[in-house]
Amino acid sequence: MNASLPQTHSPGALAERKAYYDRIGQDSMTPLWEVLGALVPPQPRSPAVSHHWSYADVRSQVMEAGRLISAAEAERRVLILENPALRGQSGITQSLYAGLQLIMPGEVAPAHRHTQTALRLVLDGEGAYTAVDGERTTMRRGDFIITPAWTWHDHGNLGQEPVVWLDGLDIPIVRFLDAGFAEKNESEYQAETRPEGDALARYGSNMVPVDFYQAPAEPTKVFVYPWERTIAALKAVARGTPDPHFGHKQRYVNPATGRSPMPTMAAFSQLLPAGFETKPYRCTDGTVHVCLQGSVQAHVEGRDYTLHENDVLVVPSWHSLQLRAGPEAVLFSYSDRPVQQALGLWREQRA
Ligand code: GTQ
Repeated sequence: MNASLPQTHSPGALAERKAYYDRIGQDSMTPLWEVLGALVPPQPRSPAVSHHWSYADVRSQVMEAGRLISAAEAERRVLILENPALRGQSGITQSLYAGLQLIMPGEVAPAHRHTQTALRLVLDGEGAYTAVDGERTTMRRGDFIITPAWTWHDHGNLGQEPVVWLDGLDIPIVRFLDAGFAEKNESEYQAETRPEGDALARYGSNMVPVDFYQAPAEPTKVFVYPWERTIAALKAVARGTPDPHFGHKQRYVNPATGRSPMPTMAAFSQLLPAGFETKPYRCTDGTVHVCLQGSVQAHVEGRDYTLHENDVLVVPSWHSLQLRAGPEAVLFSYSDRPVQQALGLWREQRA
């Protein structure tokens, strides 16, 4: 030990350090030892908090946007769901974005493309479509639809009622990497180059075109996962024994690779039998949950929430989650798990 170094926190020693920090600050340097604990925490300490958005409570606010601005003027008429502890950052977690998008009858959200990947979960209303890469798909409640990075997409509403869906995007990830590009199409709509249902028939029917090969990181060609198929599969799976931590939980895959449909976001569908209670579970991927059917009590690190249909719950990284179904419940969820897994960072813990 060097006896000449000040080992105490005497006011003189601290003042000398502070003056030193000010001097090195002039050269854009700062001492690691003051921040090491925060930089390299023993376990994740997300600045995000758990939070619940009741659809019944916010629906009228979403509809009000329909009176204040058109889809054409807004480009996308969306209310961003901001984590209360991350206001101003357009994030529901540090890595994920969520928003409620509204499209009124007769409107078009014009064609554009960007390097951010989007997922949609259709919540409310009928008659809208989204077009991705030349193919339109009718949006029905519970449908999970993907807009892969850099694909042209526009949305329209040919029906009689407002349509609302949840947007999940990897906007904060792309922003963090400073890798965002976007462009607008010259025309509002993209040309339809394939009939509705083409991608699902071609890539989502336990077969792929004979000469098709996909690299592991490429996004799925199946861009719609219809609710009808999801619920039929979950009901059939639910004839078996539920997992203590998950109930009956399936992850969506790109059928050509078995991997996540998107390189940056994973998506899940989960059925909890009536009255079923999961054991506490935590994982490093902060997750956005949406209740599609029934109702669920969620217990997150000492906070309790009740989710009804179309409600959104965000559970930050490494927060313990316990769910209890009222009547039989179905939850959709998405997270950044594929990113964490690709980097060897993902962890989970089952209590
Ligand atoms: O539908 O293309 O919520 O570009 C945010 C950015 C939706 C979209 C959002 C977007 C979109």
